[in-house]
Amino acid sequence: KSSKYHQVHGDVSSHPASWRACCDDGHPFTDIIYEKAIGEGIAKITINRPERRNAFRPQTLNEMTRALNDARNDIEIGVIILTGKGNKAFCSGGDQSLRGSQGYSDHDSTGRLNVLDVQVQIRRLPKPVIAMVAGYAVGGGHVLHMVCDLTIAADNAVFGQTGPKVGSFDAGYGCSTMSRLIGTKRAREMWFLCRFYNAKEAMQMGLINTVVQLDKLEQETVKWSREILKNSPTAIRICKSALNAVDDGHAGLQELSGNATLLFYGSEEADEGKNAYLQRRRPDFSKFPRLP
Ligand code: S0N
Repeated sequence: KSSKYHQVHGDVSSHPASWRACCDDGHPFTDIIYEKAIGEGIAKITINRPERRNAFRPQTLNEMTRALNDARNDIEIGVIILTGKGNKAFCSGGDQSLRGSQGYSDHDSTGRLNVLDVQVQIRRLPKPVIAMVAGYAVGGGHVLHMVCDLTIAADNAVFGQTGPKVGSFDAGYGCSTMSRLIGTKRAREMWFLCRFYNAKEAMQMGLINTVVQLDKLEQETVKWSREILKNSPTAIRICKSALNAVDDGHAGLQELSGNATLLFYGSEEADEGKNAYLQRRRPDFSKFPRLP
């Protein structure tokens, strides 16, 4: 007979998710594929520049921002998977052919470093974002997987920073998050030597959550997503912001305390304040306990 815990929580199904392309708002995506799994609560953003090992350009990042906003605002979505098209790369960072003296430019001549906005967006998104990594996650692509909440890697995954070899660096989350993940000595090693590490090594370093066979990568990532989706969305939302709060300073505290406000608005006590204002009377908070 199975235990009560098992009866209540059970196993999650491992059937493949059924994806539907969505939400281009009349402006078709060119650099990403944006899909949702029907009835599942999972969104998937796939960087779609395999001929460049999924290097991002400003357009790629603008499209990612649109998709991440959509997933954030869709109350049916509870988990977002970020991945790269094909098996050769998750993402190889900024498109070096478009780098100029003021950042990256594609459709116009204005330079941009808008990957930084996407990093912040992932950190502040109140739903888990899972990096699903096959092949290379290097340079700015490595930073992208690090700012995701979880990383599930295929056995062909390769991780590393290349900046100091190619004349760039990410001194923001690229350094601070890495240092948190793998410790300051290892982080210095990764940035100073620019070595590449295989999935097993990355696992030992604490850079990623698990390694699976390449042909099981999506199945495993969907399984983790389903497991998360069985749990309390509010608890997960608050844990995510709490786990980021110290590192994100005032912005982290603001995010965390926004959750306190959100919960407070659902209380009778908060309603009393609002109703008294609307009814032009003094609020009566006397019945609310001053808990120890
Ligand atoms: C990924 C690597 C190791 C794959 O090697 P492989 O499999 O041998 O393939 P290749 O033959 O090298 O590549 C296939 C084709 O793809 C092109 N390509 C690959 N990566 C890029 C790229 N990043 N930009 C442009 N093109 C790329 C190749 O040129 C090749 O094309 P063809 O066939 O036409 O010759 C290997 O490809 C590799 O090492 N790639 C470069 C990795 C790299 O150095 N990335 C840039 C690192 N820097 C950043 O990402 C900085 C960005 C950033 O995050 C940031 C952070 C903070 C503040 C600002 C910024 C910022 O935006 O700058």
